[in-house]
Amino acid sequence: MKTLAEFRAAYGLPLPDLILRAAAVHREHRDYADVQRCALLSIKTGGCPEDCGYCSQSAHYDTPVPRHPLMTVGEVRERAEQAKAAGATRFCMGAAWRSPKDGPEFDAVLEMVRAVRGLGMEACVTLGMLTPDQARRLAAAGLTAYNHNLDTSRRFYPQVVTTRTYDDRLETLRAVSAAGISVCSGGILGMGETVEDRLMMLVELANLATPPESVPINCLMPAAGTPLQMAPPVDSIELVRLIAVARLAFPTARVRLSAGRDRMSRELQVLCFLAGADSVFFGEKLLTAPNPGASADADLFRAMGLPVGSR
Ligand code: SAM
Ligand code: DTB
Ligand code: SF4
Repeated sequence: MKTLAEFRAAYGLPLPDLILRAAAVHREHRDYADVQRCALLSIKTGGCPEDCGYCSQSAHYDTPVPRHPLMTVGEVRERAEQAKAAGATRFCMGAAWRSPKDGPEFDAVLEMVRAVRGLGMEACVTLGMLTPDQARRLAAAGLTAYNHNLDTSRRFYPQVVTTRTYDDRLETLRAVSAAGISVCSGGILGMGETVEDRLMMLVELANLATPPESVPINCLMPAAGTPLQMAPPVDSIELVRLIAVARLAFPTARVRLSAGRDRMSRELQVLCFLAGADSVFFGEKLLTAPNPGASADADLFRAMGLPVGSR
């Protein structure tokens, strides 16, 4: 599936039909029972010069999130060890940067990537815009994937972020692919965009020269002080439909049920897995916002009959 017309047609199918098709594609290309647990850590928090309207870490808004400078490699290694012990197989590190500065901080991030890889986990980072050289250095450090979300459609983007352009995002994705790093790119639902915008975002991703191997679908976590703090929650059936279309569009990718699970029932999450989602963020906190606790997730996995992990 590459065209908006195809995406619309799939999205508009009767729901059982859509879910069954997505489930069939999922079963054909991936192990249905393999739901990956990823741990998330904010390695540098707050004070970001970008004005992303959804983000608690933007310096443009007065939010209650405390700033924290870059963590040390030792602290990060310890958190990765804990995440591994709790059953995570991928460790994702986020920094509130517009783009990383070359020098000691970027070198420390390279060291963090090596530390995580040294534990036998997949390592993913999201640091903002990258130069081709930075992407190559991350690849040489063993980075598995780089997360850089398109977030929404090209046409809706300027209503959410004004300090960078959609083409800036695409340029970084090109640098990441050129360096041989796996691309993780998806978006956020619930920022006031239409269903058409969500589908247009998936079309953009599907038409990249190297389509993403990892597609996070976040539901907005409304953050106090941001322009989107009062945004209403995403409709559950719209979420399930979008996940199913993402599975059809990216048959071999990980489709990640990302932010927003703390407001989702077990039943909704199970429906998302049936519709093709096969990964979650695990642990009490995302970057700054809450996530279901370890025991709620253990219950969910147990109820689904999936391995709960060693804890
Ligand atoms: N600063 C880097 C960047 O924006 O590329 C990396 C960190 S940023 C927090 C990573 C991603 O988290 C964003 O691209 C966005 O898709 C997602 N995100 C941020 N705030 C969110 C929120 N309140 N709700 C849901 N997703 C959010
Ligand atoms: C992604 O798509 N979702 C994660 C990860 N990539 C870095 C981040 C979600 C952030 C949710 C809001 C917060 O914790 O501040
Ligand atoms: Fe900065 Fe990333 Fe937050 Fe945007 S989403 S304000 S770039 S940390």
